[in-house]
Amino acid sequence: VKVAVIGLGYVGLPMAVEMAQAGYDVYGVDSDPVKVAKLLQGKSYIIDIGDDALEGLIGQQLHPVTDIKVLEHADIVVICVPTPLTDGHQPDTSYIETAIDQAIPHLRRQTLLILESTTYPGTTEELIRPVIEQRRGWTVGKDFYVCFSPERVDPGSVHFNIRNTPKVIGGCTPDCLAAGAGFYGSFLDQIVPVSSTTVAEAAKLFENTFRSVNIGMVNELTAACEKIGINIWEVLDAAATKPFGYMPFYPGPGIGGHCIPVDPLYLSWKSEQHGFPLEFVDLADRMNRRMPLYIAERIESMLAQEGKAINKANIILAGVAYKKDIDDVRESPALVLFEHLTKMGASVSFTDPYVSSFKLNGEEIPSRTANAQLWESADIVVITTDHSVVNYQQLVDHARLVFDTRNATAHCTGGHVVILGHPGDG
Ligand code: SAJ
Repeated sequence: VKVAVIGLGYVGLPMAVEMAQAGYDVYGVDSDPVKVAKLLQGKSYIIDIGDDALEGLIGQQLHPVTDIKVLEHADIVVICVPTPLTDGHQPDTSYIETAIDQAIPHLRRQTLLILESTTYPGTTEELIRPVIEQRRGWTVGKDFYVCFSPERVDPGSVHFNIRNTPKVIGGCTPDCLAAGAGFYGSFLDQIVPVSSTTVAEAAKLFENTFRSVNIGMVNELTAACEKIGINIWEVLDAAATKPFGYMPFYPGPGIGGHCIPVDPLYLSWKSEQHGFPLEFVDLADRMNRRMPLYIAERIESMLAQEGKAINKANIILAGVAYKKDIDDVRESPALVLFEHLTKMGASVSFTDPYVSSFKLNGEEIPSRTANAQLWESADIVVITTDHSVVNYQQLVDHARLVFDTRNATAHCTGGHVVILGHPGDG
């Protein structure tokens, strides 16, 4: 059986490797020739896939190509393209639409097409099924099969992988679902069939909206605890001892990544289209997006207490990746904070063991080397990402002032440290 995976990013490449390792003959299709060239050289560009995983696969079971015409040989087509937000925070389904548009002329009868990209409920029924039926004159469920099955890749996870993470799947018709469940069931541990593609789309969005809303709630509670004069981290650790009906979330400088800040807006956009605004979800999103500005206000007042004006201050951000121990800066709140502090007139630089540089308004900002001299050179060091490899005691010992937004210095001694959510000058 030949499978074509369209989109070889942090979802598509691991999925293509998994299918190839399961014995399928896989075409990996990506529009980026650089990605395809790297894979042909046996080089991975995804944190979860080492070059060793590609060894013995490339050119055998896994064929990286840029040419979408390989779909003429495929029995199954899996679409794993991005679903970002537009600048106006609206769903951007252009990658899905382009992939479908390019794929349709090359699809064979009786092929199974599965969309994995996270998207608003109704996308498969509205943007995929009718377009294929109209352009090819086929009836889905008879001449052709269509499913939606969300990805649940957790970048950098040590416990969960593609095989042992339950896989939700919905089909346009029962025969579509049977085909899709049979395919995934041949190499994944647990399949979770649902009654429609729309339910499967909504389930995925709900999972991540659940996270965004709870993070927003904890972020709001943080400022309250500072005012009340209690330590939110202690409160949360005590709450986390509840063995049932509770799941821990923690404050931070905001939320980053390609899922949690994005998915809730796909859900609220669709609900609004049906005349039902999701106020709760939108409020949590606003709360999370406001965090970097709240952090900047705290930095300004902390510097003022040292008699330092923000537009004369030298600020170093320790960590810019969107979460710890990975190299991804997409949607990272640290970048929002970096830009905002710069606009306030501060001279800002950063150090991150996983990020060598990032682009801000077209300018490449390089990471600086973390050492005692660097910490001593700043008026304030802000811990924005709590990477495990950083020597926080050295940071605390040498920095004049530290604002820790991740509770990374909770076990350090001495120094002049303010932790987000600790009582004090809230
Ligand atoms: N964050 C907080 N407080 C928290 C948890 C997260 O501020 O209590 C922040 C993180 O720092 C990060 C953002 O939110 O900036 C997102 O964090 P995340 O832990 O949700 O990590 P992601 O974005 O890698 O989320 C992925 C998701 N996986 C998929 O969408 C397939 C999510 O569903 C997983 O639950 C999550 O990984 C995970 O469990 O780590």
